[in-house]
Amino acid sequence: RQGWPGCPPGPSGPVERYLLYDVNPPEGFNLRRDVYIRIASLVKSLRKNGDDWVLVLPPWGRLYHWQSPDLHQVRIPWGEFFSLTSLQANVPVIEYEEFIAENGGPFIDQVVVLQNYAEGWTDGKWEEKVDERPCIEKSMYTKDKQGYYRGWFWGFEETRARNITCLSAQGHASIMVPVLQKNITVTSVMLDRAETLLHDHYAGKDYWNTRRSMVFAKHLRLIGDEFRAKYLNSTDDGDNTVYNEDWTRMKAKLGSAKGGPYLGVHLRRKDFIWGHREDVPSLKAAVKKIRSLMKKHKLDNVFVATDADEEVKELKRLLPEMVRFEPSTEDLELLKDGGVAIIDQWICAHARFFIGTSVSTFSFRIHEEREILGFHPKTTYNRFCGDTEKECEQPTHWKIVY
Ligand SMILES: Nc1nc2c(ncn2[C@@H]2O[C@H](COP(=O)(O)OP(=O)(O)OP(=O)(O)O)[C@@H](O)[C@H]2O)c(=O)[nH]1
Ligand SMILES: *[C@@H]1O[C@H](CO)[C@@H](O)[C@H](O)[C@H]1NC(C)=O
Ligand SMILES: *[C@@H]1O[C@H](CO)[C@@H](O)[C@H](O)[C@H]1NC(C)=O
Ligand SMILES: *[C@@H]1O[C@H](CO)[C@@H](O)[C@H](O)[C@H]1NC(C)=O
Repeated sequence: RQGWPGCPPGPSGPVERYLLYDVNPPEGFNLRRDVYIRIASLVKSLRKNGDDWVLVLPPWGRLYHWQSPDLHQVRIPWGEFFSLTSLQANVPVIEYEEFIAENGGPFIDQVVVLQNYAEGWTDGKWEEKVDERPCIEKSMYTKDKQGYYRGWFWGFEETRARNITCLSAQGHASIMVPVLQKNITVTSVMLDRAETLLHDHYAGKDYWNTRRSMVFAKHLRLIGDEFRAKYLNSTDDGDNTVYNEDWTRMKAKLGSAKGGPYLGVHLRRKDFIWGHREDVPSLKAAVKKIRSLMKKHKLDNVFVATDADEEVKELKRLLPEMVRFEPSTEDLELLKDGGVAIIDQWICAHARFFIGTSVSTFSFRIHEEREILGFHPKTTYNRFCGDTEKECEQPTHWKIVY
């Protein structure tokens, strides 16, 4: 893999090592996208220090929110959702199955389970540190008769680990660099509970490079574009949202994107309403807000992305003109819940005006997509307020660093 950025071939050639990772099972698709950014940053730091590290993409599956019945949603490669060539222009990545092939079998040399410190912050003082420690939680891995460790490896049941340790870690992703260089010298290392590590530099240049490289798979973008053209009278040429297939050349000026003649709405429900959160609106109040925004911005169409199920009927009754992306059973089989969610995000990202749900990572990822497309921040960083919420703080504008 010579010729990758940050990897000058040394006299004896670089060593090829593999970094794998996984995230706490309950975390959703959009938080996982955020963890990818942290780990990509770690791999870049490792490569700057000489060794030829490759990031192995953790297959998608078994996500709590992917509830479509009769769909087998495990072992899904990243290529179904993202453009691999785009990811690779940022940091070397391979799919898990490629790793198995290159590595000569489904073996991971070392699993490192990341955890916090059992004692918490000592003296209430926060400092960056990492130490080998006894495992705090009950191990999710069990030893088999041959002495290998078995566990959840993204649904690849034949995968085994040769060794497992727990590390208490507190700090940014790059605190793992010395550990992965000096303490652990095996070829393939998997960091489990990788969300334990923090961003090296949230919303900095490196963050945005990785975020910009996470281009949705082309077939999903095309379906979204066809839907926009057919139901929302929205085309890139008319809306000033022309996309460059090469993200490294995509640098739209803030405010240059006009967007399609519709209001984009992300209305997160399910667990957001079960907890009776005060920052989430009732359906009635949400529809009232939608109507007032349509009037204010002179938009006749509204596109709604939502995870609501029973409530959808009520929503349709209150807002009969709303447009949703509703795939047929056959399309759903092909796209899966993850693909449908991406198409919803893509359509919201192209609306003239967008309003999302308070602290939903699904909405946050739409903000970023709109930032990349060059929308004016006023049209993006908006959220619904709870019916009785006193101070309804609006989302933060994160500017791209190119
Ligand atoms: N198709 C579709 N799916 C949605 C929508 N909102 C939420 N979902 C689904 O619900 C999941 C939960 O949202 P995520 O943002 O990914 O999960 P999370 O990281 O727990 O984030 P939060 O939204 O902050 O809970 C998504 O991954 C989707 O599977 C939506 O508007 N459309
Ligand atoms: C790594 O090795 C150094 C030097 O031997 C040691 O001091 C340190 O505790 C080790 N760190 C971890 C996380 O194992
Ligand atoms: C397992 O990994 C730990 C930490 O890297 C190491 O100290 C130990 O020797 C390894 N055990 C085996 C059997 O390789
Ligand atoms: C679609 O948009 C164009 C301008 O971009 C406009 O001229 C046309 O009337 C619109 N068509 C419909 C059906 O709204």
